[in-house]
Amino acid sequence: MNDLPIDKEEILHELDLIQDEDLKYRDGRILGSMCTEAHPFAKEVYVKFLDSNLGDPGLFRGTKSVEEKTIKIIGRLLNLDEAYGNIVTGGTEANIMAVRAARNHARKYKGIKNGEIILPKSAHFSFKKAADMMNLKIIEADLDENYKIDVNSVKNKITENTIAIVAIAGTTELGLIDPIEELSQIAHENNIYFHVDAAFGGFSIPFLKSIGYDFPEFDFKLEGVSSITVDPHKMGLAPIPAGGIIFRKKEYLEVMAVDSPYLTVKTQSTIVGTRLGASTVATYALLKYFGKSGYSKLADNLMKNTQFLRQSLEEIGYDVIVEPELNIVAFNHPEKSPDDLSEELEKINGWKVSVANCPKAIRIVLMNHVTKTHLKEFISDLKELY
Ligand code: 0PR
Repeated sequence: MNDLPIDKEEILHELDLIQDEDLKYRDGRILGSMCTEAHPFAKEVYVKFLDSNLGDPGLFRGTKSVEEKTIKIIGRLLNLDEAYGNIVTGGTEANIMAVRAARNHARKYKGIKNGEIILPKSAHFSFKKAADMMNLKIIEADLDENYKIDVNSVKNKITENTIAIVAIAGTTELGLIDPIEELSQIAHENNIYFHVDAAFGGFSIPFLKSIGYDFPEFDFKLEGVSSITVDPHKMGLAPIPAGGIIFRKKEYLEVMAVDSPYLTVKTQSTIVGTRLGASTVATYALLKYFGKSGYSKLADNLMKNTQFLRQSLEEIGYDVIVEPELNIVAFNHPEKSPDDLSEELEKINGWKVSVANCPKAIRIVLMNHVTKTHLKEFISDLKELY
């Protein structure tokens, strides 16, 4: 550490150089990320609320009321009139909270000590963290030939120790939606907690549905669904960190509550103590700013870009792995391995794609920063590499 203060200008100059090393979303080279540049209005709001701490809500009553309103708005979007939950740091924390709620609920009401959690092979790795922290056993359900969770496999894996079933609305690798309706019914009949991870899909499926896209039911309309993860910092254009966890019942928050005697509230259910209010308020501001019609337009545009990429890839001879359901396209070169192609793409023009594992394929996430112009350049480079 320096002994004497350094001039602001000098520090800022150093930071500019450091920032130059980071990729920029607006350059359109980041093709495998579920995050994107936050909306400028959200950034403005974020700075305004940078000091507000949701960990001590009695001090920041205004900000706490915004968190409650935001949860209610997102809850209604997911067909739940009275929603409970929090805006947290991201999908990982949201999923950890859901698993913790399920584990504590099963321990309290069913006396389950060595819990098991059934989830598809396609589930995000955040569930592995949750299981590790809570000493739970992960039971992996098989995928069917379309890379979705196999309902019969789930049925067969239920035991007296099952504390939760998890399904995905927008899988990380392929953006697919599991058969949530059937699973909800199974969970309901067996009185098992059912969590839907819609970290990726939650901010677009409801909007796309409202403008006529055909999607199966995935939300609280289904009586078996206990909680949903939905992340504003993915398709919602909110600044990171902004994940969301919505619970059907207050008791799921209550079974996680620990005493916080010297704070302005006497219990706390979140994992994080001191919590940023800024991204929550920015999320609220964006929900108002865009409204349903604004978010629908955004989501529709992403789906149009998705179809454009899919068609162009097929035209130039690449194999598209599955028909995209959301804004992710996975494809392969007929001969080159995805790892080799990914390397060549980076060399030829700095493209940063990601490689999916199941199945092995190049995976493109069509976020807001990826424009039609970028896609045309990308296709032209792929043509050259064919
Ligand atoms: N659930 C699903 C279905 C997800 O896809 C993700 C993240 C999570 C939960 C966890 O969310 P957080 O990362 O907010 O905790 N999926 C992306 C992934 O792991 C996240 C990501 C975002 C990765 C931007 C890279 C990147 O540049 O692939």
